[in-house]
Amino acid sequence: MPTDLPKLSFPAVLPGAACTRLPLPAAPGARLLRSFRPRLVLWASLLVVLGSALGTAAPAAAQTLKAVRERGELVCGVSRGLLGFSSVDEKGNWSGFDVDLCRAIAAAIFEDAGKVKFVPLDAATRFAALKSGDIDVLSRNSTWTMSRETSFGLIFAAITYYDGQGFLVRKTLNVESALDLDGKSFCLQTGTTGELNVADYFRANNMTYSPVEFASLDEILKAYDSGRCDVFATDVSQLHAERLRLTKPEEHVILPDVISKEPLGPVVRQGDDQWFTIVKWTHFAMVNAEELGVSSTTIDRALKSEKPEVKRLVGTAGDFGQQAGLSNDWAARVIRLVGNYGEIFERNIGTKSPLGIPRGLNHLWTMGGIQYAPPIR
Ligand SMILES: N[C@@H](CCC(=O)N[C@@H](CS)C(=O)NCC(=O)O)C(=O)O
Repeated sequence: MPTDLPKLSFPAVLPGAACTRLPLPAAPGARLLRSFRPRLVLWASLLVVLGSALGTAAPAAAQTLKAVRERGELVCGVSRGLLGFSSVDEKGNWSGFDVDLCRAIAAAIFEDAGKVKFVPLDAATRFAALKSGDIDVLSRNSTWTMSRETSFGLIFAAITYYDGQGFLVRKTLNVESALDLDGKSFCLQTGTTGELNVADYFRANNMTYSPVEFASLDEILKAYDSGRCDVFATDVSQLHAERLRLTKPEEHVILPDVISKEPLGPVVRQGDDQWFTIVKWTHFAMVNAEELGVSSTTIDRALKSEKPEVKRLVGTAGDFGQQAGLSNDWAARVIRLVGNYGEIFERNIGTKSPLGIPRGLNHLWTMGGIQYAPPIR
C-alpha cells in the first residue's frame, strides 16, 4: 500500500454490481419445452427485471452526466485554498486554474459556467470523496500516479499542468541546490506525493532529513514562516503560490532543482466512460482552441470560420458533441464562457498574474512545451 493514500477499504464488489447467475431450465425437447412455457415466461420476466435492475445498478457509476443534469449543477472537488489554483473570497466566489476547469466542464453541459458547487478537500480525503460519490470530479492539484488509479478505482482524465516537486528555503540558509539540504528539517503535508519524493531523493543521495508533517497547508505555512522547519517541499506551482503568503516573501527562494514528475489533472471514477470522455475532452478542447487561435474574444469569428478544424471544434461541422452526450456547440460554450487553455493559464497563474509562473512545459507543443491535444475529428 503506498503511503500517500489514506487506508480505506472499499468493498471488492460494489453493491448491485455483482454477477448473479440464474439457473436456466434445461430444454430437452419441444414437448417438454411446451410444458415449461409458463415457467419460461416467468424466468424470462425475472431475467428482464434482474437485467434492468443490473442495468441501473451496475452503471450507477456510469450515470454521472445524467445525475449532474438532473441536479442542475456539477459538484467539483477542489483544494481548500491555493492561490491561483483554487481560492475563495469573502463573498464565497471561487477562482483559479483548477476552479476554471470545473467551470469549463459545467459550460460543456449547461448554458452557464456558474452551475458548479465547489467542495474544498484536503489532501488526505480527496480521493475517498470522489470514490464515495460526494463529488463528480476532482480538480485539485492532484498528481497522476499509478496507485491512485489502481488502489481506488479512479482514473485521471488529463494532464492540465505539468509540475514537479521543488524546495522553498530562506535565503539566509545559504544553499544553492537541493544537494546542500543534508540534515535539514522539512515541512511536508500528509497524504501527498511530496512525502514520498523527499524520502526517495534523500535515500538515493545518501542524505538525511527530519520530516515535520502537517495535515493542512495553512499549518505548514505557519510552521515554515515561524522557522519550525528549514525547507518547505511541495509542487513548484504551489511554492510560487505559498511564497506570496509568507510574512516576507522576498526573503525566500525556490531552489532550481525539480526532483520529481508531478503531472496534475482532473480525476473521475472508473466505470463511467462517458463522463471520463467529457472531462478529458473539455481539457483537450481548450488546448486545441489555443492552438487554433480560438479564444473567448474570437469565438464569434470562429463560429463563422470556414477552416475545417475550427468548424469541428466549435460545432459548425460534425456531431462530435452529440456523440459525447452533449450538444454540438459544447466546446464553443467552454471557450466563450471560460476561455482557451492559454487564457486560463495566464489569468490565474501566468507571468502577468501575482504568481508569475512561466508557461515552460505547459506551453503548447508547437511553442516548445508538451501540452498536446488529440484532434477533434
Ligand atoms: N500534487 C501533490 C500535492 C498536492 C497537495 O495536496 N499539496 C498540498 C500542499 S503540500 C495542498 O495543496 N494543500 C492544499 C489543501 O490542503 O487544501 C499530490 O497530488 O499529492
